[in-house]
Amino acid sequence: MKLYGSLTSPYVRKVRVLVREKNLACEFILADAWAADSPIPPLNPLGKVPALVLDNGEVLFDSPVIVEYLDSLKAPPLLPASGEARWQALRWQALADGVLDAVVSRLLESRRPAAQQSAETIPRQEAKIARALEYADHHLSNGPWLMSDRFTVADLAVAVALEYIDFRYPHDWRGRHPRLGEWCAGIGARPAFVETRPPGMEQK
Ligand SMILES: N[C@@H](CCC(=O)N[C@@H](CS)C(=O)NCC(=O)O)C(=O)O
Repeated sequence: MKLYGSLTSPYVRKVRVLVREKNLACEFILADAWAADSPIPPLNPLGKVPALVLDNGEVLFDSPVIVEYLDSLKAPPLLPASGEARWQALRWQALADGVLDAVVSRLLESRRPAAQQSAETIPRQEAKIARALEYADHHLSNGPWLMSDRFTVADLAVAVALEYIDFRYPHDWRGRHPRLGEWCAGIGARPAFVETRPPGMEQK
Protein backbone atom coordinates (compact mmCIF):
# COMPACT_ATOMS: atom_id res chain seq x y z
CA MET A 1 0.00 0.00 0.00
CA LYS A 2 1.08 3.57 -0.65
CA LEU A 3 -0.13 6.59 1.31
CA TYR A 4 0.13 9.92 -0.53
CA GLY A 5 0.22 13.07 1.53
CA SER A 6 2.13 15.94 3.09
CA LEU A 7 3.90 16.23 6.45
CA THR A 8 1.70 19.13 7.54
CA SER A 9 -1.80 17.89 6.60
CA PRO A 10 -3.68 16.84 9.76
CA TYR A 11 -5.95 14.56 7.71
CA VAL A 12 -2.85 12.74 6.50
CA ARG A 13 -1.49 12.71 10.03
CA LYS A 14 -4.58 10.85 11.27
CA VAL A 15 -3.76 8.08 8.83
CA ARG A 16 -0.04 8.10 9.63
CA VAL A 17 -0.77 7.80 13.35
CA LEU A 18 -3.05 4.84 12.70
CA VAL A 19 -0.47 3.14 10.48
CA ARG A 20 2.13 3.53 13.24
CA GLU A 21 -0.24 2.51 16.06
CA LYS A 22 -1.18 -0.68 14.20
CA ASN A 23 2.27 -1.28 12.78
CA LEU A 24 0.96 -1.69 9.22
CA ALA A 25 3.14 -1.99 6.13
CA CYS A 26 2.39 1.18 4.19
CA GLU A 27 4.81 3.30 2.19
CA PHE A 28 4.49 7.06 2.69
CA ILE A 29 4.85 9.14 -0.48
CA LEU A 30 5.25 12.88 -0.07
CA ALA A 31 2.85 14.69 -2.36
CA ASP A 32 1.73 18.31 -2.53
CA ALA A 33 -1.96 18.53 -3.39
CA TRP A 34 -1.57 22.20 -4.37
CA ALA A 35 1.33 21.82 -6.83
CA ALA A 36 0.63 22.33 -10.54
CA ASP A 37 2.13 18.91 -11.33
CA SER A 38 0.60 17.19 -8.30
CA PRO A 39 0.14 13.42 -8.60
CA ILE A 40 -3.04 13.65 -6.52
CA PRO A 41 -5.85 14.59 -8.99
CA PRO A 42 -5.43 11.38 -11.03
CA LEU A 43 -5.75 9.43 -7.75
CA ASN A 44 -8.47 11.47 -6.07
CA PRO A 45 -10.78 13.53 -8.29
CA LEU A 46 -11.25 15.91 -5.36
CA GLY A 47 -7.51 16.69 -5.51
CA LYS A 48 -6.99 16.18 -1.78
CA VAL A 49 -4.63 14.25 0.44
CA PRO A 50 -4.62 11.69 1.96
CA ALA A 51 -5.05 9.18 -0.85
CA LEU A 52 -4.30 5.51 -0.27
CA VAL A 53 -3.33 3.27 -3.18
CA LEU A 54 -4.01 -0.38 -2.39
CA ASP A 55 -1.91 -3.25 -3.68
CA ASN A 56 -4.62 -4.09 -6.25
CA GLY A 57 -4.50 -0.52 -7.63
CA GLU A 58 -7.75 0.64 -6.02
CA VAL A 59 -7.54 4.11 -4.50
CA LEU A 60 -9.25 5.17 -1.30
CA PHE A 61 -9.67 8.78 -0.28
CA ASP A 62 -11.11 10.87 2.54
CA SER A 63 -9.36 10.24 5.84
CA PRO A 64 -12.31 8.60 7.69
CA VAL A 65 -12.66 6.07 4.87
CA ILE A 66 -8.93 5.35 4.85
CA VAL A 67 -8.83 5.10 8.65
CA GLU A 68 -11.70 2.61 8.66
CA TYR A 69 -10.16 0.54 5.88
CA LEU A 70 -6.72 0.35 7.49
CA ASP A 71 -8.23 -0.35 10.89
CA SER A 72 -10.07 -3.34 9.42
CA LEU A 73 -6.79 -4.95 8.35
CA LYS A 74 -5.50 -5.79 11.81
CA ALA A 75 -6.98 -6.40 15.28
CA PRO A 76 -7.65 -4.97 17.77
CA PRO A 77 -9.98 -2.46 16.13
CA LEU A 78 -9.55 1.20 17.02
CA LEU A 79 -13.05 1.83 15.66
CA PRO A 80 -15.68 -0.20 17.54
CA ALA A 81 -17.44 -2.58 15.16
CA SER A 82 -21.04 -1.88 16.12
CA GLY A 83 -23.49 -0.48 18.58
CA GLU A 84 -23.44 2.68 20.61
CA ALA A 85 -19.66 2.69 20.96
CA ARG A 86 -19.32 2.87 17.17
CA TRP A 87 -21.60 5.91 16.86
CA GLN A 88 -19.84 7.61 19.72
CA ALA A 89 -16.44 7.01 18.14
CA LEU A 90 -17.66 8.25 14.75
CA ARG A 91 -19.13 11.33 16.40
CA TRP A 92 -15.78 12.09 18.06
CA GLN A 93 -14.08 11.70 14.71
CA ALA A 94 -16.66 13.98 13.06
CA LEU A 95 -16.06 16.59 15.75
CA ALA A 96 -12.30 16.37 15.24
CA ASP A 97 -12.55 16.50 11.44
CA GLY A 98 -14.88 19.50 11.74
CA VAL A 99 -12.26 21.27 13.84
CA LEU A 100 -9.66 20.54 11.15
CA ASP A 101 -12.00 21.95 8.48
CA ALA A 102 -12.54 25.09 10.57
CA VAL A 103 -8.82 25.61 11.27
CA VAL A 104 -7.97 25.12 7.57
CA SER A 105 -10.73 27.47 6.49
CA ARG A 106 -9.58 30.12 8.98
CA LEU A 107 -5.98 29.71 7.84
CA LEU A 108 -6.80 30.04 4.14
CA GLU A 109 -8.89 33.15 4.81
CA SER A 110 -6.14 34.70 6.93
CA ARG A 111 -3.67 34.21 4.06
CA ARG A 112 -5.81 36.21 1.62
CA PRO A 113 -4.88 39.87 1.14
CA ALA A 114 -6.43 41.83 4.03
CA ALA A 115 -8.61 43.88 1.65
CA GLN A 116 -10.18 40.72 0.22
CA GLN A 117 -10.90 38.98 3.52
CA SER A 118 -14.52 38.55 4.55
CA ALA A 119 -15.34 40.12 7.91
CA GLU A 120 -17.33 37.05 9.00
CA THR A 121 -15.24 34.06 7.98
CA ILE A 122 -12.49 34.10 10.59
CA PRO A 123 -14.72 34.81 13.64
CA ARG A 124 -17.22 32.21 12.40
CA GLN A 125 -14.53 29.51 12.15
CA GLU A 126 -13.04 30.52 15.50
CA ALA A 127 -16.49 30.20 17.12
CA LYS A 128 -16.83 26.66 15.75
CA ILE A 129 -13.43 25.76 17.18
CA ALA A 130 -14.29 27.30 20.57
CA ARG A 131 -17.59 25.38 20.73
CA ALA A 132 -15.89 22.14 19.74
CA LEU A 133 -13.29 22.62 22.50
CA GLU A 134 -16.11 23.27 24.95
CA TYR A 135 -17.89 20.11 23.79
CA ALA A 136 -14.75 17.97 24.05
CA ASP A 137 -13.97 19.31 27.52
CA HIS A 138 -17.54 18.70 28.67
CA HIS A 139 -17.55 15.10 27.36
CA LEU A 140 -14.09 14.18 28.63
CA SER A 141 -13.99 11.06 30.80
CA ASN A 142 -11.98 10.84 34.01
CA GLY A 143 -9.49 8.41 32.54
CA PRO A 144 -6.84 8.63 29.83
CA TRP A 145 -9.22 7.62 27.00
CA LEU A 146 -12.25 9.38 25.57
CA MET A 147 -14.14 6.10 25.34
CA SER A 148 -13.92 2.73 27.06
CA ASP A 149 -10.74 1.45 28.63
CA ARG A 150 -8.39 1.71 25.69
CA PHE A 151 -7.05 3.94 22.91
CA THR A 152 -9.60 4.31 20.09
CA VAL A 153 -10.05 6.32 16.92
CA ALA A 154 -11.75 8.95 19.08
CA ASP A 155 -8.49 9.63 20.95
CA LEU A 156 -6.52 9.56 17.72
CA ALA A 157 -8.73 12.02 15.84
CA VAL A 158 -9.33 14.47 18.70
CA ALA A 159 -5.67 14.67 19.74
CA VAL A 160 -4.61 15.26 16.11
CA ALA A 161 -7.19 18.07 15.91
CA LEU A 162 -6.06 19.71 19.17
CA GLU A 163 -2.44 19.62 18.08
CA TYR A 164 -3.43 21.07 14.71
CA ILE A 165 -4.99 24.01 16.55
CA ASP A 166 -1.59 24.51 18.22
CA PHE A 167 0.12 24.33 14.84
CA ARG A 168 -2.08 26.62 12.75
CA TYR A 169 -4.19 28.63 15.19
CA PRO A 170 -2.00 28.93 18.28
CA HIS A 171 -3.88 30.42 21.21
CA ASP A 172 -4.30 29.65 24.88
CA TRP A 173 -7.14 27.11 24.70
CA ARG A 174 -5.44 25.20 27.54
CA GLY A 175 -6.00 28.15 29.86
CA ARG A 176 -9.74 27.72 29.39
CA HIS A 177 -9.67 23.91 29.22
CA PRO A 178 -6.78 22.70 31.39
CA ARG A 179 -8.17 19.15 31.76
CA LEU A 180 -8.41 18.82 27.98
CA GLY A 181 -4.85 20.10 27.72
CA GLU A 182 -3.63 17.45 30.15
CA TRP A 183 -5.53 14.75 28.32
CA CYS A 184 -4.00 15.89 25.00
CA ALA A 185 -0.49 15.85 26.46
CA GLY A 186 -1.01 12.21 27.50
CA ILE A 187 -2.11 11.12 24.03
CA GLY A 188 0.48 13.32 22.34
CA ALA A 189 3.29 11.52 24.16
CA ARG A 190 2.55 8.28 22.32
CA PRO A 191 5.33 7.39 19.84
CA ALA A 192 2.90 7.48 16.91
CA PHE A 193 2.17 11.14 17.72
CA VAL A 194 5.76 12.11 18.43
CA GLU A 195 6.94 10.59 15.14
CA THR A 196 4.28 12.27 13.00
CA ARG A 197 4.33 15.78 14.44
CA PRO A 198 4.75 18.37 11.63
CA PRO A 199 8.36 19.57 11.20
CA GLY A 200 9.20 22.37 13.61
CA MET A 201 6.25 21.74 15.89
CA GLU A 202 6.97 20.91 19.52
CA GLN A 203 4.60 19.14 21.88
CA LYS A 204 3.00 21.48 24.47
N1 LIG B 1 -12.24 15.44 4.13
C1 LIG B 1 -10.90 15.25 3.63
C2 LIG B 1 -10.13 16.57 3.70
C3 LIG B 1 -8.73 16.45 3.09
C4 LIG B 1 -8.12 17.82 2.80
O1 LIG B 1 -8.80 18.84 2.80
N2 LIG B 1 -6.81 17.81 2.57
C5 LIG B 1 -6.12 19.05 2.23
C6 LIG B 1 -4.73 19.07 2.85
S1 LIG B 1 -4.79 19.51 4.54
C7 LIG B 1 -5.92 19.12 0.73
O2 LIG B 1 -5.48 18.16 0.15
N3 LIG B 1 -6.26 20.26 0.12
C8 LIG B 1 -6.09 20.48 -1.27
C9 LIG B 1 -7.29 21.10 -1.91
O3 LIG B 1 -8.30 21.34 -1.21
O4 LIG B 1 -7.25 21.33 -3.13
C10 LIG B 1 -10.23 14.15 4.44
O5 LIG B 1 -10.62 13.92 5.59
O6 LIG B 1 -9.34 13.46 3.90
